[in-house]
Amino acid sequence: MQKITRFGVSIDEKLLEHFDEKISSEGYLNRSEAIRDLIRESLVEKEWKLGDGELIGVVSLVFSHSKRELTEALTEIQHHHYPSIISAVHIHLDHDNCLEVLILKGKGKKIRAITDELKTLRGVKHCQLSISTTGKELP
Ligand code: NI
Repeated sequence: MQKITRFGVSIDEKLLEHFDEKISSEGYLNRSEAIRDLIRESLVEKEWKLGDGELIGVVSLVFSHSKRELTEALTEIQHHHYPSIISAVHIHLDHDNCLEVLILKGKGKKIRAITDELKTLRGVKHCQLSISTTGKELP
């Protein structure tokens, strides 16, 4: 079991009020949980900025499947980078639109390069990289 430490924080009353409203609207039951999540988030961001280790990225792409060249290009890019792409899900959103979610594992530079390749394809309506971690660096 990990040791738990308590620490005090001095904070402007108004700022804390806003924080409490925000975290309660998000469903947090107490400040400790919310602060722990904020700390983890900032550590993952640091991992991405400075780290040279293995990271996780989740890329979501929205596009129209009627553009055949785009569908082919997307498949080609995924095959080309297959060691970095650990999972892919394709969802037909409606008659025309598709959502593809790719989970990438590798160095941050590589994950960003693949994301850039995907998002600059003609016909991609939305492409977003969400950064995550393998969890090894976090307690
Ligand atoms: Ni589809």
